[in-house]
Amino acid sequence: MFDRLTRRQTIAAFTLAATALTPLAARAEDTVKIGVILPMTGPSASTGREIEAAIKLFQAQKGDKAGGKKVEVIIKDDTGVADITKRLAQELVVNDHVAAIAGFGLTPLALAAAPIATQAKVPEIVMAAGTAIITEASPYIVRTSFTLPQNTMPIAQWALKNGVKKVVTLVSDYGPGIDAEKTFVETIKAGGGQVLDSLRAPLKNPEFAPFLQKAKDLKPDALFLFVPSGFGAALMKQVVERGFAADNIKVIATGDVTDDEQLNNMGDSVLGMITSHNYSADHDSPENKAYVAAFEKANPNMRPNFMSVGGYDGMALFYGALDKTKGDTDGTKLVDAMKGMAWTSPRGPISIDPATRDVVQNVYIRKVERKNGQLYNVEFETVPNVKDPFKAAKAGK
Ligand code: VNL
Repeated sequence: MFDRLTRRQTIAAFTLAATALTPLAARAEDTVKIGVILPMTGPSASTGREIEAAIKLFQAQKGDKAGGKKVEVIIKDDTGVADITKRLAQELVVNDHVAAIAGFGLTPLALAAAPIATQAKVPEIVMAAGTAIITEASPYIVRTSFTLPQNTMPIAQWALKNGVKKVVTLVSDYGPGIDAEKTFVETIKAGGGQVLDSLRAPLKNPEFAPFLQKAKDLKPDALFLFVPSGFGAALMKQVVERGFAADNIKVIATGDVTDDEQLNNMGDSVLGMITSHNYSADHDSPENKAYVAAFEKANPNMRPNFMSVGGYDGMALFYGALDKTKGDTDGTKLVDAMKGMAWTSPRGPISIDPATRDVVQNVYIRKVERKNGQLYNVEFETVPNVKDPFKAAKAGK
């Protein structure tokens, strides 16, 4: 057939075929994928559900385009098991060619993916986990959640200002709990207070009763608590049963314990509890009012918690970086674009510290109150623009 065509006709035919193929190739090129790995089942499933809902809301509100590309989100369930996180991260990078991996409900899961981010030069957006050292595990890690030292120091300072001299700490025995303990203990000691004991309960199937009894017997002015999101209700049930209030022992914590996702079911016995944290669904700003209303409309049986804003802002970070690179998905360029980014989150003003790739944000002191028939963490003091305190000290800032 070819020898019957003129050279000109042949070229024309090839050009036509090539043109017909172009739109397909361009379409694939124009889609950018982000692989989100979350615990959608298992003991931390609430974290997965909150972040998934926030990501869906973000795309429903802002559309699916950034930097001129279509953004496709792929969500995978690691069940909270680090080996699975690592395998999923590998598959997302190698098979799905994602431009970034994101999510990471617990510290060991964020750390398990770090070597893959480094090797593949793919940004790892940590939307949930909070141990300080995570961002040091790879130069490709950028965090939109919080660090435990960042969220803990303000409650220790509040305790010192409010006459607390002797304390006992009780935390979950893994990365973020140890960070919270260290921060609380060091701040109390530096302020002239005394630490009577530091207790650590296992993360899996914790039995808090013996620790709480021990804490009570030591008669501190305050008991400081940290457990991760999803474990606060079980802990507070046992705290209430032990009657610390009757013994004049203040029970204080990071906001992980009075998590918005569980708070409303904890009952009136947690009324008045003071915590410090980076987000409350009750935060009084137009951005947050719009966020909570839209989130609750899209998810009628849920209230957005601090994990949800980590997910929402993680998407804002990815979209913002793609806008800055004009759709270039080179991992190093994306991370560079993320450094120093600043915007208004539902939680208040936030930015990415270019030196540590950690989020800088306000930390609020809050009190559990009943409002319109529901329990909320009502903010009454703001510590503005808090950096991770130990990293800031190390950098001499
Ligand atoms: C972590 C820290 C997880 C704080 C949490 O909830 C939390 C973590 C799941 O780094 O593992 O509230």
